[in-house]
Amino acid sequence: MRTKIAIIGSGPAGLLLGQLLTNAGIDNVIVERASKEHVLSRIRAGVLEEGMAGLLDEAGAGDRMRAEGLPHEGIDLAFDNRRHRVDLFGLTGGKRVIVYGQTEVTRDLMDKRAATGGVSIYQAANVLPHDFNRDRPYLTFEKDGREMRIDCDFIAGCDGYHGIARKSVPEDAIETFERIYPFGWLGIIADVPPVNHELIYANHERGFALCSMRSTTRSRYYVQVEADERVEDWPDQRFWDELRRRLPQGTAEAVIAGPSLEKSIAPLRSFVAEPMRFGRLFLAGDAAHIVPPTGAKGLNLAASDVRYLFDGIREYYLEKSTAGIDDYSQKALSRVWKAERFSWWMTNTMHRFPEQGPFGQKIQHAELDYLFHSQAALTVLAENYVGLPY
Ligand code: RFL
Ligand code: PHB
Repeated sequence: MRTKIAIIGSGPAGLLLGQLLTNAGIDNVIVERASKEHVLSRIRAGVLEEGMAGLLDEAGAGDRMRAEGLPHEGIDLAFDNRRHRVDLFGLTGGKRVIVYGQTEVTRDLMDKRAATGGVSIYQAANVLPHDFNRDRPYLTFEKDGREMRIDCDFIAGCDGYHGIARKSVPEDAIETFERIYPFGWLGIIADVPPVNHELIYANHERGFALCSMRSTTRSRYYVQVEADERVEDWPDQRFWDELRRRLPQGTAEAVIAGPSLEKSIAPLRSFVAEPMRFGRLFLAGDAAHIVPPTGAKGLNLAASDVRYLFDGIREYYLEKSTAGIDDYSQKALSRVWKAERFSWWMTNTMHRFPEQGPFGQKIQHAELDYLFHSQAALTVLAENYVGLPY
């Protein structure tokens, strides 16, 4: 097989890049390790920045998001048994975020790809990128027991944190930066109305909690747990009790509990790999960087990478210029590091750290108190939360 762009990974980054390329008439093939159903069964992010929503529109896959997604103009931070609202809309001159699940984004992009004849190969084993430091790169993999090869001009590694693309780069060509947090998030989904019409991020002495949603009838809740905690030890009732304990009293009383449809624990990590281009191989999304979910930035960063990468590739084919792909890594990383900083700050400000001690807790409290007495500090939070410009 021959194509222009071989994309590894059918997550949001790979699907979005593939659709933008297809719409621009640039040939591409997606090769994915898992089955389509498996990819669609993963419950992950839920908050889209306007930039990401615009990209979905541009891909021609934004209709359902516009119809069913919930535009949010603020978030609450809870501490001291009270909720404090951050007026995102007012503080940013009219910006919003849209609450719409990553699962739905993925489904819409897969449907669009099928409707426009894009080629995706699922359940591909042992995918390997080759010769990306030469002129003729290619991918090999196994499908239904047969050896396959795709020759291409470029390879896009959109295969997530555990993918093969980043691991294929020689160690001396890549530098990585990492911080592992000493806790995880236990999350559940339940078909009960959310406790509030906007998200609530709660700082509590028992640990962080987050009240989010997928729709007006489906709630998504998280509580901070120890890094080595096991899901089996968290029956639903224990989860609901713990969540309520960490919320201000009136809010806790309003939480409607119900059976969980999904329950899982995610570790928290900050990670960046530099650079994001190695000859004819590009990394995009989680393949290149991870943020702790507190700032709701993971999915949105995958989208901004794709924005820069797509523009660069389009310039290469349509304007015969390498300027865009030459700039890709530096441009993407500059935005990535700002989102890393914000996600790290939100995580530090809202969680309990074992090593924090009484001094650390006083500082954290002063930070939150300062925030709600300073328009400048609130503006910093708001403009980062809604997403920095591309
Ligand atoms: P994805 O979504 O991980 O997609 C990568 C795809 O590549 C495939 N793949 C391979 N294919 C072929 N060969 C290989 N060797 C391959 N290795 C992997 C995988 O099967 C997969 O289909 O990366 P992408 O597209 O960059 O998208 C990024 C987002 O998914 C991610 O940033 C967010 O979901 C992060 N994240 C969250 N972000 C939030 O903002 N809020 C959240 O609540 C939130 N929860 C989460 C998360 C990430 C999690 N992970 C990665 C474990 C919860 C979890 C559990
Ligand atoms: C979610 O709804 O899954 C969600 C929302 C906001 C976050 C993280 C996760 O910061």
